[in-house]
Amino acid sequence: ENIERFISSPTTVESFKSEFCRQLRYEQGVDLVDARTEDLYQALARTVRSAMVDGWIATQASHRAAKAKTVAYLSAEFLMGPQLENALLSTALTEVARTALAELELDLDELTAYETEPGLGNGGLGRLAACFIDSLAAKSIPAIGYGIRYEYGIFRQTFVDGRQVEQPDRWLVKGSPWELAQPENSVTVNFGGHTEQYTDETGAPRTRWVPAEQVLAVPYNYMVPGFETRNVNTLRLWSAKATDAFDLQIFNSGDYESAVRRQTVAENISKVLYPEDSTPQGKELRLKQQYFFVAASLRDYLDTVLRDDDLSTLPERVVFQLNDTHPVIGVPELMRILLDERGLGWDEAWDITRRTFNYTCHTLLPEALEVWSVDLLGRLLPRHLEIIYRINEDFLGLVRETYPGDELRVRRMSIIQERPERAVRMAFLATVGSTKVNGVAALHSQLLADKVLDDFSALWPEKFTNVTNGVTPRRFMRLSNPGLSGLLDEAIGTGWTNDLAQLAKLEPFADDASFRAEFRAVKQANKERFVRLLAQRDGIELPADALYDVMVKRLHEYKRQMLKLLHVVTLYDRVLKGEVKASDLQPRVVVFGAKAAPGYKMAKEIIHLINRVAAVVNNAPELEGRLRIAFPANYNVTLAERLIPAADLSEQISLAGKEASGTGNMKFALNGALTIGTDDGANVEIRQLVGDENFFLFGMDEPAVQALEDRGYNPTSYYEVDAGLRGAIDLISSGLFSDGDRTAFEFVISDLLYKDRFMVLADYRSYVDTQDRVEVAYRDEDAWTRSAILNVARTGFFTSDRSIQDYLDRIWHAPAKPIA
Ligand code: 26W
Repeated sequence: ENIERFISSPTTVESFKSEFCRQLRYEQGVDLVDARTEDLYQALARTVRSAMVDGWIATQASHRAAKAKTVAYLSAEFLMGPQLENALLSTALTEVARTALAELELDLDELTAYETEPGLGNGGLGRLAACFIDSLAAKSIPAIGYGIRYEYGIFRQTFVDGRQVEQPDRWLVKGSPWELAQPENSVTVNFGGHTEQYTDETGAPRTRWVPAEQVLAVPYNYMVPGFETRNVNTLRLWSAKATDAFDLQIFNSGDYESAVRRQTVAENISKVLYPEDSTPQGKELRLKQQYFFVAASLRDYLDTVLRDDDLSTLPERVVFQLNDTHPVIGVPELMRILLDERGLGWDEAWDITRRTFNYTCHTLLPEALEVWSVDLLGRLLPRHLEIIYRINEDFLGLVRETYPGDELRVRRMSIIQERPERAVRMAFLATVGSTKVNGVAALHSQLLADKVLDDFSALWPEKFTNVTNGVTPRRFMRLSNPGLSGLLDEAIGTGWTNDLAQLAKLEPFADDASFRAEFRAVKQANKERFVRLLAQRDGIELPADALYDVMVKRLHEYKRQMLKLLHVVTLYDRVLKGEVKASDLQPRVVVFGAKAAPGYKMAKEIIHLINRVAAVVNNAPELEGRLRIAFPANYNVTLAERLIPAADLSEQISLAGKEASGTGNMKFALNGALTIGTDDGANVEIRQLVGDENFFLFGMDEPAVQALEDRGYNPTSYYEVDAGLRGAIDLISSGLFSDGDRTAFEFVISDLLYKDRFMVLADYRSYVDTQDRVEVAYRDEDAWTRSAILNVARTGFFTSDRSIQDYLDRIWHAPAKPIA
């Protein structure tokens, strides 16, 4: 009855050692003396995994018994980062593991460093999902993350002659020790075919979908342990597999090739993460991915969690949170289940559906809003298209009723766009199909309601809300910055790790000279650690004694890596022209980390330019080594965890109104970097909290950007009047960075001079002047450190625990259920 009598979880040094050795021998099949690092890592990871299983099983049983309301976070991306350290932290087994391994003459840190992270996300949105499931677990909220187990994650970036070259990310070749496959819980997902009308037993007219294709969705479970709670939640990622039924038919007819082809087509669905992160390409496979994981997830929740319960109570049992529009096809899918499978009437089905979904928007760029052609959608999901049409019909009926005679508004608000082709606007479908719509920072939510979805917020003002993003302090402080964490523990106690508001207690320490010295020593040690890592990882040699100026994020024109580069070139140009003596330069290391979407030409050209400028600047004798650019390839979560704690200056320089929130900005501030930034995204809130004196604000604000756009923006005029800007651009055009080739970077430079959609040139002067102030400020060690400490003390707001509390209070209303 109670199997705990026969087994026990490895929570003591002895039992940990024993389970580790058992794993090594009976699961890896090697002896300790022959074990390679890979074997040791696998055995260790599985040992730690087994320590989470009891809590995981107990959590599921308890939530099922209590019929607890569950948060189901639907996300096409979960950028989890390395798992081992986090699992050890959450199970409080770090020291047990360290000792157990040491007794076997093994080193925990070496095995931790060996781990390769699963890169199942592009950037901010995917990492946010990972922070959110961490916080949901920490707060003992019944929650499940649903997504896709991509066989290949975000590509591995390499540089060849300074240009980005993508390599496949084969993260699964050695198997993942963190997952538990459950093929017995696979579900079928349908595609294609047609719909039919028929009359049921009661004589009522009904519709059914007769699909043409089936794919099996196989669940892989990942345990999501919560910090200082026994609760362990689930992340369920779906993998596509061909169904036997289809294969066999063809196989028996002797057509092996087409049987195999069918299998390949089916399994392609979860093959690879789309590396596009702002311009949806309207690709069929992408829509298939979206429907695949959403259909599997809804089916899974309804069948395995709700089982036979009455679906009319669905909104009290689950809330489906849509992470951007990627899972929005779930809205018509739930309607289809309720109407066609459960026989509910339209009004009741719609009421349940609308009350079950909520939508988070992560962008403002019009080109990033997903739109699916009616043609493609109708071919892949004919029943869903019918349902979407009906949703739209009813919705436009409401619009006409509310605004009689306003046909222009009806056309603007239609879920179906007519030009340039008939297509479904997924953000509109999400808004109509949800109870709440939220943006991800105060400014973003405001612009969302006032600009992108203005007609909708006029119709339903109470539907719109804000939840400012946050980041998990477990991973991005406690684990990544042990030096700072130790200092905080001593100064204010350990409670901050899951109650980050306690950082406020640090405030008085900003005025304590000996604390400042310790704080500075931690920052210096973090720089040294990062320098060692880069030497080893990339063969990049850097001085540790410099201002670390860091810009890491996806490469996008709106984020303006070009602005940062123009600053660097300006510093070089000043020295070349003799305006500044190299010996007067503040030693500075500028670190870039950025992947470009493979099809994004401008982004790739900018990467090339950064690398070419780096090659010259880093070897320029005139600079005496005082200005260095480091651009390590393949920026990822693992590197972020080492780099962010070493940073002095955080670059958050997007054009105002374009960055929805940013989350890197929060990680830097929490680790004691000062921000140079525009009034954009969550920078606005960071600055309000840390105070103007502790933040380097520059550039136009959003209304100024709008005004300039309205007057007509002419970038060349800035080039003409600003000698510094001219100097930098001319230096690039001179061929100095391209072996004398004056046209090498024409694509980038002519765009800047004649288009410059994101107004780099307009903000250049303000940016460079502010950087000059940074340089002066950094020289005053005491004042700088004081500001850095105040950044830590005043940014506790940006924990994802607070974001989750906001979602709970404003949107989810799901109570915590800590298990005994
Ligand atoms: C190709 C379709 C597509 C479009 C947009 C894929 C992925 C996206 C994401 C929305 C890109 C993304 O990561 N957005 C970022 O989300 C973060 C978390 O809310 C914000 O902090 C960033 O500002 C936002 O750019």
